Amino acid sequence: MIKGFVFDLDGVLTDTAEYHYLAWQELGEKIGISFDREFNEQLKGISRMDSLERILAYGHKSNLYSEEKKMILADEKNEDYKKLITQITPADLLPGITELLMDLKKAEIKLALASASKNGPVILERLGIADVFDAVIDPATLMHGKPDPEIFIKGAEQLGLRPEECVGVEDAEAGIEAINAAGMFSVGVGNEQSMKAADLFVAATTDLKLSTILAAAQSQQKERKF
Ligand code: B16
Ligand code: MG
Repeated sequence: MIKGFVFDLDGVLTDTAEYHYLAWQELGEKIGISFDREFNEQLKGISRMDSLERILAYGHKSNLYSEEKKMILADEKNEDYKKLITQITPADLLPGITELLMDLKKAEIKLALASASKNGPVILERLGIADVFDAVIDPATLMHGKPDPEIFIKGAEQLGLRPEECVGVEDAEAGIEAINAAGMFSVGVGNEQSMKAADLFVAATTDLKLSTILAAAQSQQKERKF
């Protein structure tokens, strides 16, 4: 029986990827590395420091900066990003998400946020949905980022549930891998190619219907012996 949903934030509840892109681009200009939206796809779901490492590697500048300087660069990007996300309002919830959250509340299903973003709580506030979440995992407390299952396992734990009682929702390949490794039913939204490992795939957030997800999760549970 499904009693909890553990959500990714960026790309599932709202689309902050463009803001991350703009802020990284601004940093890129300062250090002489330019990249396009296609490269930015690789940064989705990846932590701030890992994103910086990927950008430096892309620009063949990995060895130019000390760890201390890298922290400063990542902080600069985050300061720009924080300015950009002050523009977020409830209108930035992706289509269908308000209905899904309302249906989950009505069904008394518990909700946790499993975002790699340290800005997650601020974004939930700005979207006007902070109150509907029973738990928000602090990514600063994690030993490993996605695709490690840690963040989803903690999500279930903080809801007082077992992973098998939860559904995880993601838009990034590393995220689906993390959900599957946690032993949860995985729902992937967005790019079909990246969501190949998802237990259930939907093309758009408007297709995230509670009844469809529960039916799919329950039929899978019948097949498995937990
Ligand atoms: P921050 P998610 C991720 O959010 C983003 O997809 C990724 O691009 C970003 O680098 C990461 O959060 C860290 O964000 O710099 O705000 O701590 O998809 O896991 O919700
Ligand atoms: Mg995401």
